[in-house]
Amino acid sequence: MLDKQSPIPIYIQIEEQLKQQIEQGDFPIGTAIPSERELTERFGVSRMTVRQSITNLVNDGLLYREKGRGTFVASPKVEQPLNGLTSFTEDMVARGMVPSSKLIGFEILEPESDIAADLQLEQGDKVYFVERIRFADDKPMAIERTYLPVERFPELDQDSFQGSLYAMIEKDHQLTISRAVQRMEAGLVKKEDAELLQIKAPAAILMIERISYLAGEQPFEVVRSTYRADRYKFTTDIKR
Ligand code: 16G
Repeated sequence: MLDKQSPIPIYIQIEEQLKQQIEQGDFPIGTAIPSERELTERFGVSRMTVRQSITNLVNDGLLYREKGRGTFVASPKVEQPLNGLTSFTEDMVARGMVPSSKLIGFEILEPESDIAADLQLEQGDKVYFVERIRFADDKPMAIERTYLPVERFPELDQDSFQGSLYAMIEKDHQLTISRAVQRMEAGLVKKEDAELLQIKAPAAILMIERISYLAGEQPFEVVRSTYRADRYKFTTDIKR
């Protein structure tokens, strides 16, 4: 099964074979893969080589380790195109998943100067600060911390944020969402966010900031999101 003459290192060949078996469904999601000892015997290589292949697959998010229990097949990452301005609800529904949210914070406050500037607010203007955990099929995917100008959306309360924010803006408020500027960077999860996302620190996250505008170029939201890097993959269609 392995080609020892090949210039491709053995640990990569093993990695590819395991990957193929995962993709074919030989090892279904959530089940344990064979132990290091079994794989060592099967491939006729050292335990260190097998461990290297498994570590790479863990780092790529295809497998996850549980202390004292073994190594399991992870759910495939959600592949999210970055070409359109869509909502979390729309994205999950498009994938046949059931979106839901848990509101963990709701306040009316005077924002920091950078948020105020992004939302083009005047001194003293207030915002709603909304913190939500976003779930897909009951699994936590992201935490979203959203700032919305109170003046633009008067009379919102906690109940306003139970469903889709974009649906509320477009259907209830009859406004047109036109564009957004988005920045993304990698980071390590904070302790409190790790608990909310049900992951163990240290873990990689994707931090995304979005400033979205209504038709007429009025900014209506600043969102700072923390996405699970083990559940998300972003794709862009680029032309030349
Ligand atoms: C997405 C947006 C977020 C927006 C939310 C609305 C990113 C990084 N963020 O999660 O800015 O507020 O959708 O979703 O894509 P909703 O309509 O389901 O509440």
